[in-house]
Amino acid sequence: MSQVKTTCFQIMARVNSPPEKLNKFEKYKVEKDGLAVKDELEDFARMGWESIDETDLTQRLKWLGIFFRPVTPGKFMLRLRIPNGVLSSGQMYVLASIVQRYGDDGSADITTRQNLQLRGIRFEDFPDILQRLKKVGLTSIQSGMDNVRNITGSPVAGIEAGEFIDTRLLCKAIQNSITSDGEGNLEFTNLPRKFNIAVAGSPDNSVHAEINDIAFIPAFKNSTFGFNVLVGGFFSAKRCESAIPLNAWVEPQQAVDLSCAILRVYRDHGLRSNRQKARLMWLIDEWGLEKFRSAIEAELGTTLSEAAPEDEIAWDKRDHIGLHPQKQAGMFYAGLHVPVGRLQADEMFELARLAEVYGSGELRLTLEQNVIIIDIPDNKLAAFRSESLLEKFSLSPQPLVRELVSCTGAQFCNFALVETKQRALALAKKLSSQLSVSQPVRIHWTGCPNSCGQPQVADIGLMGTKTRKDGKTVEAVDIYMGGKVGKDAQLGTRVMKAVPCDELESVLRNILVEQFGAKSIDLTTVADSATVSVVE
Ligand code: SRM
Ligand code: SF4
Repeated sequence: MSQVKTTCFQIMARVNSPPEKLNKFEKYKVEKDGLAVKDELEDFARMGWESIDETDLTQRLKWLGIFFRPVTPGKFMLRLRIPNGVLSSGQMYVLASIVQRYGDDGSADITTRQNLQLRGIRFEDFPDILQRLKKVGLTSIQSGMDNVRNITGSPVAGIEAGEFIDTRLLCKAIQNSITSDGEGNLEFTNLPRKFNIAVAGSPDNSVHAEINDIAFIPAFKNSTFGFNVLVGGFFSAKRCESAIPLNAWVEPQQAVDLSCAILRVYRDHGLRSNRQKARLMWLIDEWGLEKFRSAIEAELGTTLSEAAPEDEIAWDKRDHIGLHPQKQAGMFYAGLHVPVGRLQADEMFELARLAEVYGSGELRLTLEQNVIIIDIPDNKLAAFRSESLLEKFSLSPQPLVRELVSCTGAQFCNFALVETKQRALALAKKLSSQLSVSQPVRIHWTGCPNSCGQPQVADIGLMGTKTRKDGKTVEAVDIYMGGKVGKDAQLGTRVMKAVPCDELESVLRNILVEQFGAKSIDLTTVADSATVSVVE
């Protein structure tokens, strides 16, 4: 423990101008680094979670990926790190068996960062669970609070004909650097705030580069492949920004060093007094891009090459659902639609089995909360198609369900203003039964303004809020529209405010008819429109 404290103080000493007034999160991080709980986990497990110091329980344990859930006390959530969303069937079997132990309480969610969160876990089991994860090469370290989140990459890396680079090794290398190969790295455990990194490898920007604090975008310079670098993208309740060009181009082998250099600049200079103004973009605003870029150069000890004039993002974003040929001749990948990303233990076992029986045993997770099984030879496709799991996890879901994404919402998240996952699914199914839509519509739900469900990148984004109706406070949503993904990505904006959830069916029906060409299945006109306030 003394080692943890020393390193923590060394890091704090490097902060050039310490803020006059640290916010309460900064204070507890100075008192004891979040990672310190790693050495205390066995003792905590023996004591029982009720006896753990409150800050350790509700905050510092998130440095190990362990989340106390105030909505379900005693049933913990474990957020993993799955760089580039790549999982082996062996890893999936272990995760399934962890979740299975908790019966009806156990489940897993695929997240909007191509990752998994396990639910319903009893605290006393964590020491054993973390050991089991380590044995199969998985970690949950530094996955919550003021740490770098799961590194996202192309879900079809290494198997897609049009890709420029297989992002898997790079995502893993960035994670290994930041976490000391999954053991925990005190160099990066006291950032001013959370931090997101994405690596795009294909022309379709499948990682939503624009909403990350650092994004690497394929770009050629004098015929050499590398990345243009974007910085500062983020969503928060107060402010949402697209990432901006750093005016820098790096070769793939420089991406890890550049990521670490940016993180060091952010760690040492990021704003720490007001937590609402602590994300990277606020520092870029305060300094200006030139000063920020120079600080990175100083940290790297070298000058950055200017950005390539053009990047290679040229395609619309795809959802990877269905059967698709791989670049390996005769091989296919199967994108299975997992409704709102929720998995039960038996389904996880089945996914692992299908990956072994039909593919090479490798699975991929997507940012749309779905699963891909890769390396299926064409002569196994017919048998694969007849597997019963595909009745639940379809290869061809209905257009209004196909691209549905939802954050956790009120079932487990204490920030939530509305229930999301069940409602999202029920409504999408209901609208599918009423309307015929020729194109998938990207519908994203998020339970509060933190925007974990990324409503700003959706065709139709729904953000939980509360409103007054008939003298009562009721669940409602703000509606976002116009999010464009892939080439020329741009964030959607709020078009309607506080639509009560019980009016949402008719409001969405009208939007789908008027703006997405949906037709009533029974050919009667869509009549009833709800009263809503429109944001100018
Ligand atoms: Fe998030 C906090 C869930 C992606 C912005 N997010 C939370 C917490 C930890 C709050 C809490 O303690 O309950 C949620 C955990 C609920 C639970 O039990 O699951 C939570 N966030 C999620 C996930 C699971 C949503 C999902 O269903 O997929 C996603 C996990 C990703 C991962 O694997 O690490 C998730 N969160 C995001 C994203 C999307 C992204 O990264 O592309 C964002 C917006 C992008 C960004 O961060 O710039 C996001 N989450 C937030 C914020 C607002 C951050 C800010 O700067 O203000 C919070 C609140 C906070 O950090 O104070 C938050
Ligand atoms: Fe929770 Fe809000 Fe994030 Fe949804 S958007 S998971 S409700 S913090």
